[in-house]
Amino acid sequence: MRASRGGEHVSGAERIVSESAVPRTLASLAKRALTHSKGKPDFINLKVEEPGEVVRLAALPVTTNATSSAEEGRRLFAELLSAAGVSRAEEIMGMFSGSYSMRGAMLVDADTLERLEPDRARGVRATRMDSDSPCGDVSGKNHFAEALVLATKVANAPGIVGEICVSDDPDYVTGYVASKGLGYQRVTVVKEMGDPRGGRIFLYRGPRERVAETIRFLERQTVLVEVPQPSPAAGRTLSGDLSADLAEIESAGLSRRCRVLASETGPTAVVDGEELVVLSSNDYLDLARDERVVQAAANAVRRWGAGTGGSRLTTGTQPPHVALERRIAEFKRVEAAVLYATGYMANVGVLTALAGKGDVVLSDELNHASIIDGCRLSGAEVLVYRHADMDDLRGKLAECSGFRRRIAVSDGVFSMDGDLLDLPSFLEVCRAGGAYSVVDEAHATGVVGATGRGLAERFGCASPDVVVGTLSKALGSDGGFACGSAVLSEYLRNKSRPFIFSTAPGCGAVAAADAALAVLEAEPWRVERLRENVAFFAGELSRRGVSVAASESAILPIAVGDERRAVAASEELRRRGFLVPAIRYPTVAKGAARLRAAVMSSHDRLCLSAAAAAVAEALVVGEA
Ligand code: WAQ
Ligand code: MG
Repeated sequence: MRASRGGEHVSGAERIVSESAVPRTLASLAKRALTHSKGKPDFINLKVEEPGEVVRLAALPVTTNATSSAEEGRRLFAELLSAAGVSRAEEIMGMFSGSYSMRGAMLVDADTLERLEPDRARGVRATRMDSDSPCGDVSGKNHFAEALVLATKVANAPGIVGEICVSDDPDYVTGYVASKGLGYQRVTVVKEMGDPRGGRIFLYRGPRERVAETIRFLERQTVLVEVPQPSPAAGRTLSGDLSADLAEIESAGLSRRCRVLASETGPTAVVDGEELVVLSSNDYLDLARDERVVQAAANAVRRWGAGTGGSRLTTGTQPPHVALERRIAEFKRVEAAVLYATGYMANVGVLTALAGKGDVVLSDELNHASIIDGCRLSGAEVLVYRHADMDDLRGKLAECSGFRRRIAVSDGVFSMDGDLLDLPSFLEVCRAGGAYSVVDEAHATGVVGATGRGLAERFGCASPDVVVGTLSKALGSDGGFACGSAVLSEYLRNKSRPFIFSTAPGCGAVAAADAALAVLEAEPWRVERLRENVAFFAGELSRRGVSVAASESAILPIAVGDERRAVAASEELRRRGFLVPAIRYPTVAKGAARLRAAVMSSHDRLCLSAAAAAVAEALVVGEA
């Protein structure tokens, strides 16, 4: 398969498969071309050919070398080349940029550094090769698997003594050096994230008159590479296997760990024996430790037991569950609500129940992972529209004919950017386009609207068809919900698998959420206080030269960009006594790392002011 747009190469791939797998493989390859990150092609060429004589080769053994910067990666490239017996490694690395614009690889004499390929603009293309066990779905690119096949063929070509490769995909920073002696040496970081420059050099040693034979092997000889199937029996352990993946995560600055907070949740916390100001809790109204909430939970556990012993449809519905569902519906000013074990489950539960094969879901590109997972699990066609772009949503809806049901889903408050959905426009576009509306108010409940009821209150408009929410953020408890019409709730109780197959939340959490809603209704000043704190903190940040967008939610993202810089700034803040997490890929796009500050109604002004000063200084430290 080769795909291009305006004559420019977009994507290419080839497979060697049995005759019966041809139709499926063609479909997969077409999908790969149509969904490439470089954009939609206007021309796709699918060609089917007999393979001719097939040579079988054992895959090169693989070694993974973790590096933490492009510079370190390039240095390792040169060292590996030297180890392969190539003496002018540094000069060869210097030639690398010459291969960036080529479709194929440079063929270079390893000793004289002369270029040997007849067409220098195109280079030499290794083709007619595949793994002997290609995975069924080839619609996406597996960089490593495809590169290992290519490298194995190249290393076995007559006269080839080594190869170096850097991907031209801007979001793929791993490259390799390969030779028969070295095997396949992966180097985890060889270029900066976002850099679209990549290429390949094949190194040749031998007489000129044999070059043609090498090129013939690379371009014409069909090769099947036998990739050993990883099996625990072959001396591998799961831990060993996972450690290699973890090393890559670590070297990309993306490793994560749980921090233990040795104190009750609140605007401050004790971490490793030190008291820190917490600017990362979703307990926006400080209700998780509110005496009335805690007391309600304790009483309910005594009265009804710690757990429910079954799903809602078996033993898991007790009076507190019924009472809370009624209160949520009243609070959201809709007919009925359904409880879920978590907010994540609520999104997955709603989307998988409402959408299926034959339906289409339109989803904002910045929607929360639980919405994305719900879309994927639903089996419906999913169309992602540009963030908050109602024209894009309208346009995509207009293209959606022939589906049974159309559903548009959006976060109400976007969790990593803190911005609000323009609900009236969203509802209007849905109405005009014949789509049902689903809005997740996880970060809006208790925060947005004069009394914290959410977006419909804030905009003075109707509610979406389905409102999803959580009890675990501003309501300080645990669990999630979906609400809307009485019919919707009855439908979810019958069709929503996370509802049906999860054990019902315990009465402690349920009663706590109920009590929190009562506090919220009795004390709307908490919402007002939160709003003032957010505005104050944003003002303090801007006063110190840190640019933040005005936020109607409790979330203030502070843009950094580079993953490691964001982590460094977060660590510096930690040293200064503030807990402000760095948010990185895959939560946000690669290269869009940020600090994410979440404000609470109970943060005091002095604290927020000091935090703003610390953020300004930590950003400077992170830069160094
Ligand atoms: N033959 C020769 N050169 C090629 C070929 C080919 N079939 N395909 C690509 N190239 C050249 C071309 O100049 C590209 O710009 C460059 O190589 C990079 O190609 O273990 O994705 O397909 O995880 O972007 C390495 C995997 C991934 C590392 C390499 O290369 C790992 C990759 P890309
Ligand atoms: Mg590429």
